[in-house]
Amino acid sequence: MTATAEVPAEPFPFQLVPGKTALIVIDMQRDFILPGGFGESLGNDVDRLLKVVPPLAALISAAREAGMMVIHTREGHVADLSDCPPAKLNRGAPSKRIGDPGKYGRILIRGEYGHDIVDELAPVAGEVVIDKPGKGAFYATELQDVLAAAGITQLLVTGVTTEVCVHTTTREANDRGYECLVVSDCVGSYFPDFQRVGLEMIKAQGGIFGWVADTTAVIPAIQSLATTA
Ligand code: C5J
Repeated sequence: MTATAEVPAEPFPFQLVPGKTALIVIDMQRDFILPGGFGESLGNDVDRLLKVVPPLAALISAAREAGMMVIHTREGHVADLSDCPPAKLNRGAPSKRIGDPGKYGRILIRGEYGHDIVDELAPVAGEVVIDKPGKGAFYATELQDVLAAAGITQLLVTGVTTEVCVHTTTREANDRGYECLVVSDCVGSYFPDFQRVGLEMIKAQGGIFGWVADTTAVIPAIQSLATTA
């Protein structure tokens, strides 16, 4: 029988299953996170997202050392915007829409500098990068096939933003039968209230769609998996 590692999570302990647990890092892209980027141009305080980078770098490093699968996602669109429905394109500030020029290239367009992941969290060779046109990482992507092929049943969910792409992906995953632990200091929102309530919502009602714990709980559990493997 495979030894699991228990994470002291809320609302109750979460089991990390070796070989069946993957870390998913959602949309840690320059457009959302860097000063001068799309997120800041909308009036957001990017420090609230930047502070996620150091704990998330430590978590990714622990996962890699334990041989855990690491998956990255990027929200964005093809250059002619044919995969961006008008309902998404026509939202937000009229002068700063998807495809418009921004400090780091055309906003949220695949291949542009701003669309890519921040240097500190860059994927390494062999890690899967999922390009997604929506908020959820399962919508119109190969994610489910990738997870099924690898035999993954548990997800450690991280990235930005807590109430948008992290929530949407966690809900999608929960509905598909994955057990999801959202790592609280590795997810970020531009809005402190949304961060707090977003995390509360996940673990409410006995873990309505997931578990919550921070890196002080998750990293030692990953490390113990590595030593018992
Ligand atoms: C947003 C995201 N907020 N990654 N994207 O538009 O959460």
